[in-house]
Amino acid sequence: MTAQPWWKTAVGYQVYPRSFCDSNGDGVGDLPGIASKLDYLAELGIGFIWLSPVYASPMADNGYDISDYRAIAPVFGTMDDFDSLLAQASARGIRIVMDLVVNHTSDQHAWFREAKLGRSAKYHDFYIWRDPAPDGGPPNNMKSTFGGPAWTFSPETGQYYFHLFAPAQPDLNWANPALRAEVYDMMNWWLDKGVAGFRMDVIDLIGKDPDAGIAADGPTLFAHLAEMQRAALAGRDVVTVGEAWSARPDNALAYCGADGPLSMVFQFAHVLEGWDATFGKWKATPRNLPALKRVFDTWQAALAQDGWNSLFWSNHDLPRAVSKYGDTRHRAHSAMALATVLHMMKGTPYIYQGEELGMTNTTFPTRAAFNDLEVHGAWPEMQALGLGEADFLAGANANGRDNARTPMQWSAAPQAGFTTGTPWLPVNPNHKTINAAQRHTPPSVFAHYQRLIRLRQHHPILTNGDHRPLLPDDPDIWAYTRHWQGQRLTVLANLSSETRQIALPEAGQISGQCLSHTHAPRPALGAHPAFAPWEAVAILAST
Ligand code: TEU
Repeated sequence: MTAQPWWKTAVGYQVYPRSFCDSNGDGVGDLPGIASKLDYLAELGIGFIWLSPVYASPMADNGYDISDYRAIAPVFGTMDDFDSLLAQASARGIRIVMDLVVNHTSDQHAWFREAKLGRSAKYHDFYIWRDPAPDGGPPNNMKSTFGGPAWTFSPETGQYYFHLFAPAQPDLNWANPALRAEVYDMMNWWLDKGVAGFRMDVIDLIGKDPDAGIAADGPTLFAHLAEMQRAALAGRDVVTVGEAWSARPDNALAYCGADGPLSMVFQFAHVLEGWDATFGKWKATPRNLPALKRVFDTWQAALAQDGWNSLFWSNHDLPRAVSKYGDTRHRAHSAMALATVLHMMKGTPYIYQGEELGMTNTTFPTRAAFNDLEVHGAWPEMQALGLGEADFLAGANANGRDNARTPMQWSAAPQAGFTTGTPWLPVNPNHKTINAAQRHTPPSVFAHYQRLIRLRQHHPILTNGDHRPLLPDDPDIWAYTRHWQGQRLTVLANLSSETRQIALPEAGQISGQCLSHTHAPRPALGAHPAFAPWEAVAILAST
């Protein structure tokens, strides 16, 4: 057997720098803060960090608006701090994967400042400009993800520029080979420094055709990715994970099949499944477990032979797993059960900082209390569609981005030990009981994650085994088996807050080694085992 790439057995950990650890008391997390927590991450056992953007940025979108790709934002530290973080991580066997944000830059990037000076300005063609429509309005009716039109008028040029996100995030013109060459150069610069790859922000947008109204999955997407692969990635032992909200089972292999340009994609079918048809994520909807399982089953099947899945419940744009899919009254056990069903699947699991402690969403009392530009951009549009203020607030609290971006809870100390100053976003009041200092107190979510991470390194069935869903229509039970080389792994979880009997299809057949459990170990199961609320097990047997 040929050796597996390292990223098939490693678990990723997303650090959102702003909220991870503040070393200098300014209320914003920073690189020295991350370095000070590497022992904690090593103890957890993760293989690599996905570092959300730390580049120079005016922070209109918390760093997803980059003004210099080769500089560190002063609020996060210096390039020396970065190099030192990289070295210290490497000494602990932890790789660092950078966030590559190349669909757009900040409007403060030198390229854009130059580009907007006039139609013949240097770098003008690095961005997307169009003349006004005959009535002087925008060239077409494309919309920005953050609300309002995707076009903003720029008086110096008398043209509109295109932005799929905020006006402060102008889209780069990927049709221009000179721009593409600059991006590949920059990627090589970071890779030569020793970073282990890239998480590629909204990469499915770079093939857009704004004139045809096409944003995601555009006509030139795969040509650009193939070129990027040749110019920056080929021959390097790196991981690449493309954020692709538009990815579908039927085009996933074009991204990450054997000949595809990327290692894997972050696709969001399980997230989108839970969104309202009219109001999207801004209207809270109840969990539908059969539908959620179907999404995962479909993706496990689609990438069974070729390609590779990424596995995640949450990130800096999504609600925290326990709050969204679990029950905060059974917080620790629901966090552990959700982790079990995800981590026992085929793919690379990603942990969003604090998930390993069972951190929960925070709740904001009013719309004004939100910091994120997305919430403020969405409200007028949702209001126009007929969503009331109270419903919008409930939806924003359920699915807003700030709710999962509160500072990491290190201890019960003031400000959760995150900062000695005033945190940029208030710490969750529950930090007194949910924090890293108490990580070993049973029932320990942290210990459960440690174990799941270790299992992946020791049991090849987790990397290689196939996936067979059980009880797909059960509204509370998540169950499946994995099979590989004479072994069968059975994963069973009661994802409800009631005790539930599970009607196993293979009654009385399950006995073996209990690899993982949330309550007591269960080496054998009878025909109709009763599972406690949020109990989950994984049992390995020979077949
Ligand atoms: O997110 C992509 C994106 O489209 C999100 O805005 C998403 O639709 C929304 O938040 C759903 O919850 C990426 C980054 O992860 C995000 O933080 C950035 O704001 C965005 O791109 C622009 O760079």
